[in-house]
Amino acid sequence: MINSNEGPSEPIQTDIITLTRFILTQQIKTAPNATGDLTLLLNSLQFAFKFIAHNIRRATLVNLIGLSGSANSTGDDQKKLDVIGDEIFINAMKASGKVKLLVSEEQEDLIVFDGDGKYAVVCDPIDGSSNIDAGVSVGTIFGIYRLPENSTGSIKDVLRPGHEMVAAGYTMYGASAHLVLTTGSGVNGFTLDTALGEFILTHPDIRMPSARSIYSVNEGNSLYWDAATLAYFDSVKFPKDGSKPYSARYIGSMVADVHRTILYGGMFAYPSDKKTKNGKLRILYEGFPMAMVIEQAGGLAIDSNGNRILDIVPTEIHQRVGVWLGSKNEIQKAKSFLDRKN
Ligand code: AHM
Ligand code: MG
Repeated sequence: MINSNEGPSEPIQTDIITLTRFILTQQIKTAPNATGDLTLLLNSLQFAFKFIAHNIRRATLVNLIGLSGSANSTGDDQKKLDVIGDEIFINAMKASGKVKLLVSEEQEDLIVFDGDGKYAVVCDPIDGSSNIDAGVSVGTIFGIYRLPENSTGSIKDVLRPGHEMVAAGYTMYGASAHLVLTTGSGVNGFTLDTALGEFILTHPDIRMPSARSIYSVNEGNSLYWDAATLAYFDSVKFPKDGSKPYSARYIGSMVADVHRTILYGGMFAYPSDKKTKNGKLRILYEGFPMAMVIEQAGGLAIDSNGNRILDIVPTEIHQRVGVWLGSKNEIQKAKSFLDRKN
């Protein structure tokens, strides 16, 4: 560490850990004989995140906000940035040469690339895009499966439980771009230094608090909730033991709500209800990656029946799931209510 000569003597960190350095070091430590394919794939991913972050940052200036005039695979209106984010992601994954299969929220069908890529990537290129025009944080969510030996790449290679993912995470595009990544042994957080063009390790080995009196849910759906869901949220708002009620925090952008939950603790839910019987969020590229990150940070993630999300075997690529995730104690408490349904 040295002191700058200009202005007040600010200590300058001269030995920073970039994402590239971090993943290379991890590979040498945990898999010295690995081919390095996953490392190269993660490198292509970080390029996609930087490119998307760049476009979101200049969106208002170059008229990228608003609707694109088309709809995605499930009929949602697509924002211009949804389309651009999707293209950036697909091109980066294709160019990496390491990806055989890609599932994107914005594409109806599974994408199969030429070549002998050994990985399948699932992603929501820009999640929470209804918030974009108001400048609220949005994010990219991703998960990675390694293809089974001898697989040539087919849909069954992505219809696998989340606990088989080899890496997952998200990038939140807010005041800064934050990348939160797990490769199955803990969670690390990186912040994009736009001057350097590098993600810097700023949140090593993130462990989430085991409890915190915060609940995060779209309460406007409570008309449609079942009795167990209503009873749980009543219990945190009107505690019978005289304790303080929980605080409510809901951004409406999953990446931002989950990011806060990881750093501060608490719980986040998008339950299934009478209107959206299977929930709103998608299991492959929203439920699984977030569940993996949350579990790796010491939390829990369950569906609306109280079952572990990572153990679900999806049958469709755009399948939905009711999501309850967060601090261990908070989700155990929620589970005690959801279990009454069974
Ligand atoms: P999207 O993938 O179309 O952006 O939808 C997912 C988003 C999540 O980010 C967020 O948790 C949820 O939808 C909010 O939904 P609602 O507006 O119904 O509360
Ligand atoms: Mg989404």
